Amino acid sequence: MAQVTVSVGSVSAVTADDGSYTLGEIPPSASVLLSFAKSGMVPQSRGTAALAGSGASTVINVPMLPVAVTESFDPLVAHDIVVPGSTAMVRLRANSLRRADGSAPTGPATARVTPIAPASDINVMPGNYLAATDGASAPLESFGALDASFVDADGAPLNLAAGVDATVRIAPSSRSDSLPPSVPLFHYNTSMGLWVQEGSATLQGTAPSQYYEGTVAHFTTWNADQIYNTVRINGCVQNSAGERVGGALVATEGKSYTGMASALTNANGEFSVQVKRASSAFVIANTATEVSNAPTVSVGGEDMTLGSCLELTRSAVSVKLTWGTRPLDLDSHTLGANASEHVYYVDKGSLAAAPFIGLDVDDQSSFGPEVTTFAKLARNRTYRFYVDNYSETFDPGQTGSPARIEVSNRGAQTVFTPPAGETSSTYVWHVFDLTTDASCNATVVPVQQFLAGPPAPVNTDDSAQYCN
Ligand SMILES: [Ca+2]
Repeated sequence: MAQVTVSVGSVSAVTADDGSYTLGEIPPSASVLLSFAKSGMVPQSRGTAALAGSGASTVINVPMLPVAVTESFDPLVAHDIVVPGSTAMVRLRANSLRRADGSAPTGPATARVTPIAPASDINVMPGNYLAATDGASAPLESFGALDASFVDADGAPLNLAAGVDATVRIAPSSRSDSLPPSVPLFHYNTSMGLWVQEGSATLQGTAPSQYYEGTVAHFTTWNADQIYNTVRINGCVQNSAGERVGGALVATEGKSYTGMASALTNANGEFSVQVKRASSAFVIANTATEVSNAPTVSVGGEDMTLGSCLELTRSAVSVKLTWGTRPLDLDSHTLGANASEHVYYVDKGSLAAAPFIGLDVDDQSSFGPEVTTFAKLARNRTYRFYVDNYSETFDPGQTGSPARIEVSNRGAQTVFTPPAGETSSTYVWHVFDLTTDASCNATVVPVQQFLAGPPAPVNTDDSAQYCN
């Protein structure tokens, strides 16, 4: 997304046409909080750990959500802002909004209300799934959230008058098998980058038209959340030469809950990262240019240690596929530099020999991820990458899932989401081709088509010449 203002304190940048940005000269500190803003979009926010030293860099990618409902209304009368196709709602009392200085709004007010559904894409939530606790922070899981903001006819921000409340309904969105009957409400503190507990919400209505309803005293992003009991996953990160890697970002992301946590590896390449007790989650390590395999782990009531190090590949290209609860099984497919090479769940390839492409896992139980790594590239070839809806279910299919592809081409990031045109007979999403020149420099060529069957290979022989 172009023209997004990204800021850290007084340092800011605007995203380019391809959505990329670079913030330089970030002062060293314990943590850095980035804010992302664009008219018509829900504000985003993300914290990152301190940059390891001068010259170090880190990659922070965030999705932005468009505002779902923009509605003009008379603030002097009671009013409901309803989100079509959702149970999300804001219910205002008459004459309940005030400007920041306490004065009454001028003319009609404008509401901007957006449901946030983290179960399908965990990254749409502002912040890092951390709640403020006594002087510290604790990881939390979400059951859905809602962003609401108001301005008057002059564009002045409005909020609830002192002592006046409003009702919010949050549409449930969770990876958990069950929704708790009551959950705490948290609001997002944009200066701390933490969620702050304030009140609670109760589950009402009948599935699939349920909602969490609660009372709030001000407007911001409201989240139906709970802090969970944690255990730790301990392990190590190494590169493909077997050397330990310090400063790598290791993250856990819930598959049986909607939350995530992260930690950096120490100088010995060791990490200890939180995960919800008695849960299923996956673990993945990243540096600015490398991504690891992403094993799924089931944890019980005790800390656990991974049996082998997460392995970063100093890859030319990596492709990460993630999706939602349904379909249960999407599959990554890569057509390699030789005409006979097809890397997928039956033949996961090799990083050490041709095709020099490896698929880490075949995830068959929602969300992914599946990571495809290109260790070496061949000269003057066309690789193809596509995603197959192996489940052949369309409730939803790939478009509604929503599936997502993150490509890193020697550190340059490209993100794909499904294009229009999916039907109940199009199982294959042909995402992109990767073309190489005589020096094995690669170009990501978007294709973005839904097909009834796999695309044909472009390469016609098995004599690929690889660069070192
Ligand atoms: Ca799969």
